[in-house]
Amino acid sequence: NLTTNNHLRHMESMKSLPSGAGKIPELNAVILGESLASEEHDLVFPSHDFSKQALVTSPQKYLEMYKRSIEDPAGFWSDIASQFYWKKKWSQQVYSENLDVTKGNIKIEWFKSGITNICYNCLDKIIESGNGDKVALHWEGNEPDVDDSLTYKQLLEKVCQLANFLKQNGVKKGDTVIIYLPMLMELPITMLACARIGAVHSVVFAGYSSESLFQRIMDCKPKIVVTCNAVKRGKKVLNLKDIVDAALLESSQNGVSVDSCLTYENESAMKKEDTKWQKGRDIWWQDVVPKCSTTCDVEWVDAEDPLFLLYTSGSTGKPKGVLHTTGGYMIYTATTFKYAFDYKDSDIYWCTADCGWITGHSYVTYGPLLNGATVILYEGVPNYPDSGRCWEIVDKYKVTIFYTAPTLVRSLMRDGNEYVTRYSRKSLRVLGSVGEPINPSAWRWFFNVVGDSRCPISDTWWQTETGGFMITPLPGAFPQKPGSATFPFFGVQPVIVDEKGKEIEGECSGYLCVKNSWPGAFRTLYGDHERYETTYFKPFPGYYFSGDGCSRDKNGYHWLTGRVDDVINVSGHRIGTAEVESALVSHPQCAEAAVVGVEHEVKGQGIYAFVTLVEGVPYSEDLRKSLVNVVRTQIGAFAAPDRIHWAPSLPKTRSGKIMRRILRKIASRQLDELGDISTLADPSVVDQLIELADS
Ligand code: 6R9
Repeated sequence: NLTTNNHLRHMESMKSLPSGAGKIPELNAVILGESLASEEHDLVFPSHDFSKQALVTSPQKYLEMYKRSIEDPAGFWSDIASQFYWKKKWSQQVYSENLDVTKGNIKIEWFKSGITNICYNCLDKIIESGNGDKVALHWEGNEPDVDDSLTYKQLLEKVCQLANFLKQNGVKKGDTVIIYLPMLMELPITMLACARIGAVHSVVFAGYSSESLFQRIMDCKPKIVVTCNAVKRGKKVLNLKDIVDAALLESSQNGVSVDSCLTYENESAMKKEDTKWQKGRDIWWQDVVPKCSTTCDVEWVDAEDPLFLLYTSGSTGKPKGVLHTTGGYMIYTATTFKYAFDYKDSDIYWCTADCGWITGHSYVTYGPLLNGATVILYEGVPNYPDSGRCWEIVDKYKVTIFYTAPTLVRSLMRDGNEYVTRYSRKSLRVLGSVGEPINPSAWRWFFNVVGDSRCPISDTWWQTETGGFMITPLPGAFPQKPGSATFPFFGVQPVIVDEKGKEIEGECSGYLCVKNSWPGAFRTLYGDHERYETTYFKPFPGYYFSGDGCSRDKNGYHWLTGRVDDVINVSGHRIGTAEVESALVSHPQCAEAAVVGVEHEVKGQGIYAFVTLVEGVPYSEDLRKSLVNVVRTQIGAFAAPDRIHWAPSLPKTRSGKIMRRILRKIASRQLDELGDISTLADPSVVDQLIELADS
């Protein structure tokens, strides 16, 4: 797969780079053909044919563009922004920022005083350019023979109808709408309808429990909740309306009552008549929305007006409402999508993420539609009816760009190659990965088996907070290393710092931070700007701190090593250990809990919980089940602990702090690496825990 010709061609192009390009230190190494040559076995080169047609054809082209984006961010980004529709152009200053806590409040603004609308740019603008009859969304149902599609024109009509309904029901610019929907077309439709009228959407992943939904309702006090009665995922039917009902009941008892609950009848999963109903509050989507007008004027908003809120886990129990604004987010998601997937008008794009996560916001809905792409939405699970479903879908729609998560790659890899090779997959040209580091063996399987060694893999590192890709390969531009997210996107300056916050140059590892702002950066945590500053800007003054560890090799490639805070990454989903702990201790028989992440073959990380019971309560299998269950109902099934470890007591320092370092070692059975335990208040606790490890 690593053809020598390609290699030589790349080496040649690297040597002819302009001398000034070498000024950016972390990229120096790409230019040093010799050092790359000595490591050829680690490198995967794009084919000549691919590079020739790519948007960025060579390392020097990438470096030229990158260099300009860093040296002249205002010029670089305003050239791009000018390709979008603005009712009124932004003022002279393209951006302003203060990322240094010692210099006052953290503040980021891009294209301030520019007036635009992201829904207009996603739909009306595409239609005006003559692409109104192009398919915007292909929807594939849970059952293989159920599907639907909408062209850009049809999508706009649906969005306008809902936007009109929302307006008639009192939703105004700046109001919040909570969306609790599975992967139906109504999910992006609702997001876009909110954006059209300047309302702020907050999508809650439809796998979250009623308790989690309740918390989010309390925090952002939505005018309306949009949901559906039920959904089928594989063979299971999930009754979503019941979950919403419970959350709405609890929030009204706590002083936040939501006037309306717009409910889509998802007929294939549940009939109207089987759905529980609260008269006066609940409204069937199908009864009201289709009656609304199919045109709706756009609410023009400032580039810095909020677009959406998305809750994510942090190191404390309370989820953080990450707030993104309109203009910068629009420019950033559109541009990252285009370059990181080498997007062409003829592409058919499928991202397996749910719109309940940031990936579904930026790279199912906004980024692709802003580019006028045809997007696949899939309602079901990847292994239903069997593990070949993804490739069946790829062949059915002739998918050219397939973007997914390492956990899915690993689970399909485990199920065997026959499920893959049974399908042609010859339409595929670019693959993508997101959510956690992709281990080199999964990378190689994805590359060799799924992509027939033909498709570059964009391993995109980014976060809910960053809005879009930060470190990512650009297909065709430079060689890849399996497992490395490679180099920064245009305008992004990643730095690796040591414990003291000092930048480290060259080959190194440490904490991953970002210098300066980029258009897609989040602007605050909803209602808690102080937490925003404390969590992200105080740890290393002057930088945005990502919470991830990272190393950089001698060629300048970046290797993400995972979270360095108390956040666990399970199947690409961020889960705060504190959230799981507070769910566990809410169980009447649980006195104390400490949760750590352990390596998991498919999920990346699994949840391992040490639990101390209330005095006198005996351990039992039933109790274990009921503890796991309490996490399911408080957070959601995806956060259920894989393992409960009975702990008569927990290892604590004399000041009472739980020593998680030791718990991690016990959980992963690295018992000879416990390190110094002499600072524990009672070191014998450790022996007790080890004894109980396999009981
Ligand atoms: C987009 C998304 C963010 C955290 C992030 C990091 C991990 C995501 C990654 C990756 C290594 C990649 N992460 N992509 N780690 N390589 N390509 O997943 O957002 O849910 O906020 O999670 O996910 O640890 O800090 P989010």
